[in-house]
Amino acid sequence: CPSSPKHPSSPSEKSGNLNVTKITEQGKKVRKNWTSSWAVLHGSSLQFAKSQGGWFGSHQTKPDFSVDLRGGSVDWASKDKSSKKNVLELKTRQGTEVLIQSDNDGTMNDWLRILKETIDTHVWE
Ligand code: I3S
Repeated sequence: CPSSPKHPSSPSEKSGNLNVTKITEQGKKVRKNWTSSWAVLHGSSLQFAKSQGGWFGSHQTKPDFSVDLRGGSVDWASKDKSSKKNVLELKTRQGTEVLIQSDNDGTMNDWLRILKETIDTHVWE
């Protein structure tokens, strides 16, 4: 997925295993359902695919769902959102809220940084 010529210095893309749950969909609260997902950042789109076995490098499965980061926000989730550690809360412009989590502190610090960069770089036009 080459970076867009419009954004020659756009941050490098990222992928990795994360625990994911939606908490709100288009403004409506939905039941939490933590699942282990393979997350891939493609431009301003963060895509989640179920990560049960298999090698995702060569045989990319269809994403379960994706969120458009343009116009969204990301930050550490407040303690009342989850009892887990290192939880990031991602809010989209469409009113979907997603929690992503990993027990690895460095992993989540990296995701926070790159998601913030992505949101700052890909402005809503
Ligand atoms: O925000 P909640 O409702 O405390 O979230 C927990 C529940 O979704 C729970 O599922 P059930 O209510 O279906 O048993 C999950 O197992 C927990 O993981 C959720 O809490 P955490 O704090 O892990 O996000």
